[in-house]
Amino acid sequence: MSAYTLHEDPISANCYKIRLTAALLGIPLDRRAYDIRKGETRTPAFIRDVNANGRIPVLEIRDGGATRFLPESNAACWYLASRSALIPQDRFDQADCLRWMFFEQYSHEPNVATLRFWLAFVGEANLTPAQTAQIGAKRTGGEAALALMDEHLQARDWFAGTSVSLADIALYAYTHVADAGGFNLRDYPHVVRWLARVAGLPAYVPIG
Ligand SMILES: N[C@@H](CCC(=O)N[C@@H](CS)C(=O)NCC(=O)O)C(=O)O
Repeated sequence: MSAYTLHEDPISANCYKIRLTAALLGIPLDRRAYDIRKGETRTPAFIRDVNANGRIPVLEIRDGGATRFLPESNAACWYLASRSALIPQDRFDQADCLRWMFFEQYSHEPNVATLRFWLAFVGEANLTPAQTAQIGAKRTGGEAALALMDEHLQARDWFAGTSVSLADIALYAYTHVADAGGFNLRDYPHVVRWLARVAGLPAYVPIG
């Protein structure tokens, strides 16, 4: 058994962020799968023992005699990567890395990830009327996020600092599968080249 268990649904790219971070750093992870479409993260036992917020991913950390649970994908990546080169040393670059991770959670993931989940895993015919009504706004929001990323990458290879960081991992997770949500990545050529750079990293693992 490793020091970590990732509580995850393998379809979730929020969970994949943590697997990718661990792989790039050579950190072994055990994995425990849940099916979010069956409500397996909403059971009383999960809410009591793993995450009161009823969501995956959660990183279970065994440290000495203590076992602790860390929800939120970007927090779990930060924990694994602390003191590694995936977090920039320079003070501004470190804050800039966090800036892109917050951008990912507020402006990117709620649009790009949600459309992927609705269209590729739930199915448009099975959406509630309220979800169907949000498709247009989520598409507009996702396209704005991708356009901003594309513009940022025009003159640079990585999002923060001068080498790959957690900002790239956080943004890569749902961007590289955005086509499943109906986004056309060919409209964002700098993003496409950056995706290839991430996929070419030594120890890269695919989402599976
Ligand atoms: N901000 C959270 C988002 C967590 C989240 O929304 N998880 C989804 C899967 S990606 C989930 O567990 N959905 C099941 C549910 O809400 O019942 C993170 O980055 O970890």
